[in-house]
Amino acid sequence: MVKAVCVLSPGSQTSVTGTLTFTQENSGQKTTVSGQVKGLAPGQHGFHIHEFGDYTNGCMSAGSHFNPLGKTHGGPDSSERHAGDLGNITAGDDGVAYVDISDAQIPLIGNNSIIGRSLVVHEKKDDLGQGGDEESKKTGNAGPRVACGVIGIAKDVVPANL
Ligand SMILES: [Cu+2]
Ligand SMILES: [Zn+2]
Repeated sequence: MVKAVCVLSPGSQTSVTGTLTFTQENSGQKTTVSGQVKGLAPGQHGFHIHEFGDYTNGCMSAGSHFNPLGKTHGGPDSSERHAGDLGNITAGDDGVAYVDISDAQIPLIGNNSIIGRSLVVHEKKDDLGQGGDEESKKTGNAGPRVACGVIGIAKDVVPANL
């Protein structure tokens, strides 16, 4: 089993934080992502793996959506999607989103591992490539980056409710 962790830092002019843990049992199996994101506006927010684990210039340095297969933007269940397209998370009235995702395109083991890349949370809802404009096929029109963090190798898994 491989475990990774991402501690989210706020983007510019936000106070969004969070901790997500990633687990993959074996090569070829799905990776689970679980944890919480706090300080969000209630509602849906785009949630993606981005290509660079770089915070030099804040969340902007994380680059584009992780896309090792050269696809266009979609949602987690789309046949055409970036590997990093994990769709949306939903915050309640308290601003907390509880994350529990299982996905086959974000391995921790082997080729195209996401370790060393970034997780980014967006201000707006991801339209999953269905927005009908050009930007929808690139970013899902999810807007500014309200939090981001580098996905690193975990010493231990942080309980999801911490
Ligand atoms: Cu993103
Ligand atoms: Zn994408």
